[in-house]
Amino acid sequence: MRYENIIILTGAGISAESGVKTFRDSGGLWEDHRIEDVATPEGFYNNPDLVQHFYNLRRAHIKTVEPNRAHKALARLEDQHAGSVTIITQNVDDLHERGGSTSVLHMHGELKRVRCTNCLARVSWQNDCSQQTACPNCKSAPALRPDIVWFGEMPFYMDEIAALLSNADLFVSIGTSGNVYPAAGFVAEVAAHGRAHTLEINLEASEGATLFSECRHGKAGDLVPKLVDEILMGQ
Ligand code: BV8
Repeated sequence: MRYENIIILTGAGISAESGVKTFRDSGGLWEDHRIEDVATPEGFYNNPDLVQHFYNLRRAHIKTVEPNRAHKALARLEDQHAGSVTIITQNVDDLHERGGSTSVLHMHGELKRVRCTNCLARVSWQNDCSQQTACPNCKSAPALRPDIVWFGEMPFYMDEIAALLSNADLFVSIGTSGNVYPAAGFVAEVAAHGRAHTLEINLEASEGATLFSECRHGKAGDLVPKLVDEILMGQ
């Protein structure tokens, strides 16, 4: 088998062909709102209704979109590859899971989950959430917030991710601009161990493109199924 431990980092670009807006491409989500207003704890403290509304819109939107060929190809890889395949995603949508992947770490949280700031319960959530919505566990309100990692907050699963990166022999980054840390630093972490082949698949060269052993630029929907075929044939 060519690759024992495959780590895939995904960003908003893998969901673009499903119709989910990315953050920094023209017309991206941030352009409707300043980052500081919707994706920071201060933003939530200053205007919780705006932030709850921003995430309610996105939670409703992802119900209207479907996983695309890139999501499904990664699920096929996990299913058919003899070694391990783990997806670390910056995305908060559920398209990897709906595409069939089961080993997915949402390092920036998930739209379909809320967290109680009073009792810390994390609850699966499909519909709108507001300051008036009581926590199903401790019944407090206002108490529920999106279970999303905002700027300045510690991403989830960092210890697990560090261990995965140190054992990777193939690291593939798909659909991310390489602007946001610590995710943007993962390729350097993998390269430092000197064992892995690192590959960037993105519409265009990301901020970190020069850090990768190999870059393939184009649409994820075209390039990811092709990569999966190559890996499965070469295993
Ligand atoms: C932290 C919330 C401490 C959920 C998000 C100065 C220097 C370095 C770092 C910092 C700094 N100042 C502050 C920081 C830290 C900060 C940061 O990185 N800021 C940036 C702006 C400089 N990071 C943090 O605060 C993080 N926390 O650092 O805590 C710490 C550190 C280490 C260890 C422990 C603690 C928290 C970051 C998380 C913030 N939350 N999202 C939500 O609302 O969604 S980030 C947000 O950006 C999304 O999660 C998104 O995933 C993420 C990254 O964006 P991308 O996914 O890359 O999307 P983007 O639009 O940028 O790019 C899409 C790409 O796809 C493009 O390149 C495009 O060309 C391509 N594409 C488009 N279509 C396609 C395609 N590719 C292929 N096919 C297509 N069809």
